[in-house]
Amino acid sequence: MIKVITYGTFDLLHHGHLNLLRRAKALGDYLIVGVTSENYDKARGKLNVKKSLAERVADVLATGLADEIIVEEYEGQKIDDIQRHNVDVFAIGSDWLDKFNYLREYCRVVYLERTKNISSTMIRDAALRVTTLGVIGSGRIANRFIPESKYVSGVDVAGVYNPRETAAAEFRDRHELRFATANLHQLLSSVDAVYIASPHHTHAEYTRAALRAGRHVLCEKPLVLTAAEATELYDLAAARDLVLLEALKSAYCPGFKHLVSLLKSGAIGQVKDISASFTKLVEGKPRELSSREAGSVTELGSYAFLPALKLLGVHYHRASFHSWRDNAGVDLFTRGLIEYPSANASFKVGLGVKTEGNLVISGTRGYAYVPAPWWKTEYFELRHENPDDVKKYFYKFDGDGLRYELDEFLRLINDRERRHSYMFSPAESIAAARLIENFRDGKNTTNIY
Ligand code: C2G
Repeated sequence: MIKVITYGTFDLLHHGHLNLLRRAKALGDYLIVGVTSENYDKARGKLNVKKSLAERVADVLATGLADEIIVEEYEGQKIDDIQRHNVDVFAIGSDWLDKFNYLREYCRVVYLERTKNISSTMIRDAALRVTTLGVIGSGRIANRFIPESKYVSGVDVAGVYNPRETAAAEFRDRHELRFATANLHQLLSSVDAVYIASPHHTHAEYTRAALRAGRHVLCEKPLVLTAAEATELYDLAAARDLVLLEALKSAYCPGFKHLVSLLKSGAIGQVKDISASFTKLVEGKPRELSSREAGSVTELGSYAFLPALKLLGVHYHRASFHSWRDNAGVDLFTRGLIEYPSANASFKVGLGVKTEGNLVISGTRGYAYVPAPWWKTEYFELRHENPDDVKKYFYKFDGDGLRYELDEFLRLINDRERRHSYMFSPAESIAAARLIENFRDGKNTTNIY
C-alpha cells in the first residue's frame, strides 16, 4: 500500500484545495491529510484564518478524499508524521516548491501544480469588510503600530491626528497615510475606528469623543487611571454597540493566552501566588518620567497586574505599594502586593531600577515559570515537585506583537455577536484601572526618596 500525506490550513475550502487533494490521493492508495491547528497557524504568522480547526477538519472530511486526518501542531512535525505513519509520498502545492526538499531523506516529495486564480485569501478579501482606521497620536508606539498593521487583513490605516499639525504631517509622510489632521472631528468623521496612542492623560477624552462619534476604539494601556472612568467608557461603548478594547499586548499574544488556559484548567493545581516584574531603564527625562501621569505604575502596571487579573480574578480585597520616587514625586520603582481572599500576587515595576523580568505562578501541584521577558511569553515551563517532571512550551511572538491586539479588535468589530474580548475583558480592564487608582490615591503606599 502506498501512503501519501499532505498538509494545509484548508480555510474556506475551495476547488484549488479539492484539485490538490484529488491529485495527492491519486499518487497512492491511502491519503493522510494534516490540518493546521489554530495555534500553529498563529505561530507561523497566519492570523487571518476564518474557520475553526473543527470546521476545517469537517470540510476536508466532507470531500471524501482523506482516509485519515491528523492535526499539525508544530514546526517540524512533518518529519515525525512521515516516520510514524510509514508515509511513502509527501505531496504539496507548487507554491511551496523546494521548501520541503529536506523531507526527501524520509520519503518521495512531490510538488503538485497549484490551481491558478483561487486562494483562501481571495475569498476572505472578497467577503471582508475593511475597517478604516485613524491613529490618534504619532509617538513611539504609533510608529510601531503602522508596520504591525500590515500583518493583519481587513484594516486600512487612513490617517493620523495630532494636535500639533507638523507632527501629524510628518507621521503621515513617513507611513504613507492618506491624511493628517490637527482636527479631531475631521479624523473621527473619516474613519470607522481609532487606535489611541497618545499620552495617558488624554486617553479618556479621546476615547469618549470617538465613542460618541460612533467609532470603535482600540486604546493603548493604561486605558484610563480610575475605575469610574473605565466603567463609564465601557458603558458608553455598550450603549452604542461599539467595540472598546484596551491594547495590552501580552493579553492577546499566543503564548500568554495558552499559559492562562493551561493554568485555568488546573495544570499546577490551585494558584496561590504570582510574582511578575516589568522594568526598563529610561534615559534622561522621557515622557514616562515627566508627563502628568508619569511613573512606573501608570506606565507598566497594566502588564504586571495582568497575570493576577487573569488567574485570580478582578475581586482582590487590598492592594499595597512601596515606591522609590524622584524629587518630583514620580515613582521610579514600585513593588506591590495584590491580596485576594485565598491567594496573593506581588509585582515589581521600574523605570529607574532594572530587575529580572520573569513571571512565576505558584500552585498547589506545581508552578509555571516564564523567563524574561515574560510579557512576550515565547517560552514557559510547568514545573513540579519531581525536577524531571517539566513541561516546556514554545511560542512565537511576532514583531512588536501589536498585530495580535489589532487582530482581536477587528474580529470583534466584524463579529457582531461578540463585543467584548475574553482575552482582556472590560471587567479586567476596569480592575487594572482600579489598581492604578489605588496606587495614585496613596492610601496603602509607602515611599522612599
Ligand atoms: N493549493 C493549491 N491551489 C490553490 C490554493 C492552494 O494547490 N489555488 C494547495 C496548497 O499549495 C497546499 C494546499 O492546497 O498544498 C493547502 O493550502 P493552504 O490551505 O493554503 O495551506 P498552506 O498554508 O499552504 O499550508 O504545514 C502547512 C502546509 O505547509 C501548507
